[in-house]
Amino acid sequence: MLDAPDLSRHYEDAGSQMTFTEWDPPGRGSSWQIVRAVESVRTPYQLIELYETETDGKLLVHDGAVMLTERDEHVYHELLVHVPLLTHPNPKRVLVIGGGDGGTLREIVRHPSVVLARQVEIDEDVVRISREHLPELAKGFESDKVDLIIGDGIQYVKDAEPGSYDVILVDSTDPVGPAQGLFTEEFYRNCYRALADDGVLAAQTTNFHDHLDLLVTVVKMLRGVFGSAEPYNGMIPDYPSGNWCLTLATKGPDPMRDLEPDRVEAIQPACRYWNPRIHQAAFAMPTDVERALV
Ligand code: AG3
Repeated sequence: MLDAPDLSRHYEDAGSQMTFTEWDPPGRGSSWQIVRAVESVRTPYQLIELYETETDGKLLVHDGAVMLTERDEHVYHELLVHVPLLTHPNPKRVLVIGGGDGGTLREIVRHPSVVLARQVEIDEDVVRISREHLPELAKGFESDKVDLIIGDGIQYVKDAEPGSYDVILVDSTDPVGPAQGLFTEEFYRNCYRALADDGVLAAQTTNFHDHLDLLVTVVKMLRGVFGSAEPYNGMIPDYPSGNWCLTLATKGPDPMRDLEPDRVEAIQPACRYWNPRIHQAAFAMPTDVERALV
């Protein structure tokens, strides 16, 4: 697990220029020049901040960690959704844990096979802020395939009917505070049980530059539960180090299999990052990471 961030260092006013910095690791920061603070609310779960930046549109922050910018969110959301959904032979029922901004739903409902995109988000203020200020993300809520539940995703998965989903996506914050329970073997076992045959899970799993031990621990845990799990990587300038890893765990389907052309054609025209080359290449890991994962 990661140490809780020191929030006092996250927001600075250097003369007339306001800056937001995420410090991760503690000695290195990623900064944005801020035009104005749009929202700052302490919910029962976290401190949520929304800023208008000079360069990247709005910037959403939870407990000091960047969740997205309007400019770059498509990379993370396309990777989190299209890699697992196109790995699965026929995804109909998709469960999202977290992801209250709506970006993940927006990508899921573009898949013609999907009949249900159920989202369980613990913090209703994330949904509210997105609806009020992030229209490109909140449009994910508009589809009639969507069922939004405000509640505890960990408990929800525990109580889910066995075999009731084809794909589970974990669109969480880092393993600090309430999200810690989403990086545990018990949670993954419950996901495995809730998934049908051929089921696939994808989760955000930090980055290999700064959190290799954590990434390796999570991938190995998922291998223990699913039999097969591999990290994949995206170039996401918003997040610390600029690269971010997700991990795909599968009950059977191989992400490297040939993708069906009609399914690719149904989603690719609207994609800005994902394509069949990226789908495969994202799984290539640096040598150090490959060695650590053996
Ligand atoms: N989910 C968070 C990704 C992890 C970011 N970590 C960080 N900045 N330290 C993003 C939610 C978007 N739906």
